[in-house]
Amino acid sequence: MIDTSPNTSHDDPIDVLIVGAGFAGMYMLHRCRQHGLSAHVVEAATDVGGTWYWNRYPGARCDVESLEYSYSFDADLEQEWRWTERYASQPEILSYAQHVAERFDLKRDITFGTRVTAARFDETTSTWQVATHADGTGSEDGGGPEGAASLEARFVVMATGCLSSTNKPDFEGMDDFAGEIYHTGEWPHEGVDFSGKRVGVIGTGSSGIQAIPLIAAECDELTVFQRTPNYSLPAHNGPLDPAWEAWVKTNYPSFRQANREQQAAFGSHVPRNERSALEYSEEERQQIYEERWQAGGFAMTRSFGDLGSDEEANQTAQSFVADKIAELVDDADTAALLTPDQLFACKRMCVDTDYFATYNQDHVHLVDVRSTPIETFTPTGLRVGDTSYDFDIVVLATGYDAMTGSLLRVDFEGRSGQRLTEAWSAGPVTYLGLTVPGFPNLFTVTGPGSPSVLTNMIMAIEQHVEWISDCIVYLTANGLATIEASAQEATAWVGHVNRVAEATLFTTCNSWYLGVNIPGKPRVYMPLMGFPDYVRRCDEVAADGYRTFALA
Ligand code: N01
Repeated sequence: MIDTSPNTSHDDPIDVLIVGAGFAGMYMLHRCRQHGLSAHVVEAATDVGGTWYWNRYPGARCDVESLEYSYSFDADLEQEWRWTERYASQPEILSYAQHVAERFDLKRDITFGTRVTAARFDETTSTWQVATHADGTGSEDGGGPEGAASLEARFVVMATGCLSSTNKPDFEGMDDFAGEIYHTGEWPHEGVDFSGKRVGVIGTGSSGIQAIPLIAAECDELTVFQRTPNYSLPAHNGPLDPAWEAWVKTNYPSFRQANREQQAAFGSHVPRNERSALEYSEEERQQIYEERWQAGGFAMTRSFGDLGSDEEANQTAQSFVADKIAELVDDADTAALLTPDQLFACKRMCVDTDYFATYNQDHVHLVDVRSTPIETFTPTGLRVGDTSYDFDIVVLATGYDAMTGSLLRVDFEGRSGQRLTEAWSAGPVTYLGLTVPGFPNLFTVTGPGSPSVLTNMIMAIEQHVEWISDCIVYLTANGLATIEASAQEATAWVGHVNRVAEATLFTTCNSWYLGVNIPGKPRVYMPLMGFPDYVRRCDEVAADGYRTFALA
């Protein structure tokens, strides 16, 4: 329900209400100000940074290189900020976000410790009535002083991130566990002391794979519960090469542009081989894979042009990684259990530092919970089949209700009382991943149906923020109160997103891209592959005066 208390912050509707103060929300606010639009940000956390505020688990770092995973909108910012490593750590990225907030004086227009709980489109005033709830703690369960308020805005921009709604499996007996439980995405600010502790980690996605080596280095006993073995490529992280930094900083505009022309909006300096893996001899192929494995990061995914479309070609990458795991892991049974059996790069590829070798340590154990799932938590740990494990700490590296979770958590009520939860009951329906039919003046930054999680997120964010702000400026300049996607365009768009995905092998495995990790979530491939084509489409729509939308 919408809170009806008086609008506490603004007497007139603000132009743009932005939800979230991560990289998307911060740039949206800055961009609105540049265009003379009034804007305000509501943020659940107690500071800026979004995903980098929440994910403070040991080993958290970005797997897109730091010179690329950064804003491009301000040349001075690009030049003045100094990254220290090839892949930036979470604390460094959070410092960068805080630096940006200070540099552009953003915090005066951000309300922290407050969640948007509901939003209703008022058809008589063409504004959104937005309800917020403050608990000051930034935690979902609250606990601090409560306060409800409502805001009125012409436009709402959801900048809530794609991986911000945690997935915490509801294991039986969890509440009775006497030890500590932490989700990687809600890590305590004071850190967790693992020394001398028996630790269980559930989950071997990107978060688990980054955290496991560091937790192992600190704790007494570590048991990892793995449901699906994952592909992971070595980061070969290290101090940032000064010569490379100098080159990039001298050539930033063309470097960024070259990245915008990449399918994933990064990695223009990593050669992409478009030829088939099957055109090469076994020896040549091995050499290409080896070079790219040694180059680190995602380089190996660019080895051949048909890894995502031809199963036989993909199989060659699978075998290469299986051999690597067998080399890296001493115990053959453990190596076999760690070897993925799904297609290479079908689930989100992981990038690690010493992940596989961690299992060579005597105090690190791997338990397969695919054949026998975790049955129950107990007061002292958890049970899998007939075996009980005792722990002081359990870490849930169990991921997110990706892409739609944080959008559906807000009780959106669009035209004629339609709820977003109903409109998306069979999967998200958007036009361009930016707008939703029946929900006028609502924009989703990196929403489902846009390249988002398949790209360098900051590039995708900048493109969306610029498109949205230009659109609002256009509407305002033309005396238009509303913009709304038509149901027909949205249906066609969803069809397009599906067709692009179905032309690849990547709809075949149980990835969070398909929502399969969340019980009951419709199986729909949510992100759109291919950044440059997508950007062209968005630009065409704008250049054509947004005629594919209903404007009023
Ligand atoms: O989450 P995940 P994540 N019982 O969903 C397992 C980004 N990211 O937080 O695969 C047992 O990938 C689940 O098993 P399965 C990146 O986009 C980036 O690790 O579903 N296990 C899986 O192993 C990434 O993809 C960076 O069978 C259960 C794991 O938990 C995304 O965030 C770093 C279970 C969840 O893996 C999400 O990554 C970190 C259950 N009931 C994250 N439920 C970098 O930039 C779930 N699992 C480096």
